Amino acid sequence: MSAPAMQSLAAHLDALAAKPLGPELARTVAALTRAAVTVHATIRAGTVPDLTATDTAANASGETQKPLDVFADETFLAAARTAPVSVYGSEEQELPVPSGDGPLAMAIDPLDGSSNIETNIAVGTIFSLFAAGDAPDPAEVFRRSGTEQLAAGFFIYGAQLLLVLTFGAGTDVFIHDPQADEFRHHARCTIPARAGEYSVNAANRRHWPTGMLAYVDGLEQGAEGPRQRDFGMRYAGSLVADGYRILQRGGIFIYPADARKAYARGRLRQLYEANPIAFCIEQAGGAATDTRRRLLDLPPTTLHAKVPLAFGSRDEVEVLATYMQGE
Ligand code: FBP
Ligand code: AFP
Repeated sequence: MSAPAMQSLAAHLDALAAKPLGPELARTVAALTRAAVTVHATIRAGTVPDLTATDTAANASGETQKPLDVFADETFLAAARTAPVSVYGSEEQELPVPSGDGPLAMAIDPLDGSSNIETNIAVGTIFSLFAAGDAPDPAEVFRRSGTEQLAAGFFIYGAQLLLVLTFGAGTDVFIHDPQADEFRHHARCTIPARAGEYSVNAANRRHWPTGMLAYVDGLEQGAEGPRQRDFGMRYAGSLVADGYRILQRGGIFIYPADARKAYARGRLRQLYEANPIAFCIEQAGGAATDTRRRLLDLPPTTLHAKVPLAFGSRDEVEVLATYMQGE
């Protein structure tokens, strides 16, 4: 990462004023930051009482919701309603929710990594912003390829409250200063092209396709194998945490499709998780694929569709694609 280019998120957002939809994007990101401060404070204070409880309800992706999932969804929907956002598409809601007037559409995973909440590891919120257009069916707004994102980013609720943000001209990191209650620019991200670490849930190995097995075997063989150098392995099991580590120091993250019915398209949702992360990664000089093809070129088939995901250091993502071509 390079040295800070500017001091505050507010200054960064002011610089958008002359761009098409710039003022609206700026107001919406500012609204998101206020919601993120609330969610982070709630996690820190433990004021959503039982972090381990699950509701009987399932979200639109069929997963059980925790009280913090519901709280985060309500908090970000309320934020969208104060912003020029007319439609809110959430991982936690079956259908897009009308959120008022404005030219923007917001897609969001309000609480990513929620299976980890009770372990006090970093979780986050992932979002992307589009032009709402005038499609009669609000779901159509989101059935567009990731190249149409106007902005994307993610918050990390960890030791720091941190925002990774792109408007399509580089990826920046901002850290919340609790004293001043403002986000300050921390760094512009540049992902090294060469990876030294990989990130994958290796417990799924027996379900993986042949190309994935061969690729990871090669990494594990290190200097004695086809790659002729050693790699390390890191897996937080929280996409925002694994994604941020890769933005900082390179590496590759992979969540492939596998032989299980529920994982035929991997685990991660394209609209709410994979596309925004992919946009941030590409804008930092990295690459993101569905393990074979550029992810941002592929429109989601449905609102909650999953997609196999690989992202990180450009060279390594390309090596993986060569192993996966026949799959
Ligand atoms: P949620 O959508 O339930 O938050 O799950 C997403 C996630 O926790 C990602 O953050 C993470 O990369 C992945 O699931 C971990 O999955 P697994 O437990 O299968 O390795
Ligand atoms: P430090 O002594 O450098 O803090 O390392 C400790 C540690 O990072 C620990 O937190 C991890 O569990 C462990 O090292 C990881 O070791 P590997 O790099 O061998 O996986």
